[in-house]
Amino acid sequence: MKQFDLLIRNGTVVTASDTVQCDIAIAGGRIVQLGHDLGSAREEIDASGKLVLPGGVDAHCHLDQPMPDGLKMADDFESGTISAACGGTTTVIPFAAQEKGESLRAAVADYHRRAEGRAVVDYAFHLIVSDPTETVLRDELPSLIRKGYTSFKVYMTYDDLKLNDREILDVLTVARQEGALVMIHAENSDCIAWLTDRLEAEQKTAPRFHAIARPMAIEREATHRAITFSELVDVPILIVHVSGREAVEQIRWSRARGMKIFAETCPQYLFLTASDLDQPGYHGAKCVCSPPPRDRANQEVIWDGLADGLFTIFSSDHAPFRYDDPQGKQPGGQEVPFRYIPNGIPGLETRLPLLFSEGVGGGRISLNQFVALTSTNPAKLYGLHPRKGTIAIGADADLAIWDPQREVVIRNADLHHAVDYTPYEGTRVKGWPVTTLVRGKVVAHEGKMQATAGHGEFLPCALPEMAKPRYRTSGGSL
Ligand code: DUC
Ligand code: ZN
Ligand code: ZN
Repeated sequence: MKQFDLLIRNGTVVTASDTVQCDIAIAGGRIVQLGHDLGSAREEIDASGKLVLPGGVDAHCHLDQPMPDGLKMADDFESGTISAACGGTTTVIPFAAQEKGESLRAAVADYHRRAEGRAVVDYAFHLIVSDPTETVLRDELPSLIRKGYTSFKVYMTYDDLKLNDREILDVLTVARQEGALVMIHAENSDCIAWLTDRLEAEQKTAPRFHAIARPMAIEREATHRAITFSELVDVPILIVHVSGREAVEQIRWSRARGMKIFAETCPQYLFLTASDLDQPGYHGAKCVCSPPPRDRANQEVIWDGLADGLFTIFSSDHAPFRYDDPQGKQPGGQEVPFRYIPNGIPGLETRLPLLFSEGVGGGRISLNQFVALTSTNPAKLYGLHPRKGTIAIGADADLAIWDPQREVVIRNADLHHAVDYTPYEGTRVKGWPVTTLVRGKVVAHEGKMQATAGHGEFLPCALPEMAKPRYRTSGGSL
């Protein structure tokens, strides 16, 4: 009788700390042995010449998130997670978003309905808190945290989502009491509104003005304010989607003061610039996201932050809106002024190959840093490690087998999301995940799905060790 369900032989196994030549034995969906001459299995994969990495954990993506004003996200849990799997990602963490006036519990229940039976990779939920009422702060949030929703995002901009400073302080206080982690979208709402009004008054409404309405100073100011809140409450925070030098400098300053400020960046801040919003006609709308991409010099600042440990995680911020669609980038079928263009770009499937090619292949980060940024650290930060994010005995057999020599020209026609474009069309990359396994099952191979919708399971998150306060002050209960 065969000992194992699956053996992956002859691969180079890479974790956040080590690179070793060994075989991996899998049984019951978990890694049960690492070594040589491990015995026999019902199935085998020969990974000669390949890299075996922990599957990616994409800790910031938006799937089937309810939208206002007739807009609709292109990807649901099925198409989004198929795309993730084909790009080497085995866990996604999208957002259960509270609408103002709605209960947070209702948002979570609704989001489970959207995910169940559809996902092909495993998933957890962050919450978006847009209405921190007494009930939310005292009852819903603490009880949801205890049930495994241990991270939530707050917005400093967008009328339908933003919290004022006092509300953010209240949410941070609950996070501190419960041991949860708050992710902050840091842009100054009033400054954006003021600049947008002035640009519109001058008929400057084309997509490229989106970037001009959101200069780095307004990200810097909000980042600094968020850091101040973190200090007042004595609770770690994560600044999401950091775009360039100004916010990076604030985060470096806070770290030098000994604060636990985590930071995330995304492919758009390495591979796009504001000039991508300045394409002929209305095509720049394809690259409208917030904060906007900056310039080449800022891309280098982001690369430096990835290399020297400023950034803890690298996520896609996949926010999928079709270009040629009245529910997408052309609301109501119109080419609209930039303020009405839905924010976000697709990136679940291209996140890992882009960073691998230019980061590892380009000598900017090591292979082990690549694993840390894209898998191990997000798993740790959101309470999924060591089940997810590593290759170790007892961990889920979530693996991506990479061909480091495979050259691919990114074409939307070859991607699996439901969006009708990729901002990276025509980009040449070297290195591609050819086989992806979730809990020991091959879910994608050579760009073909091998699993059925519903293979993906919900993951309750533990309280993240990394989000523990430094206990420098009494933290909000002065
Ligand atoms: N923030 C996000 O995190 N995603 C898409 C748009 C935005 O503003
Ligand atoms: Zn955001
Ligand atoms: Zn996002």
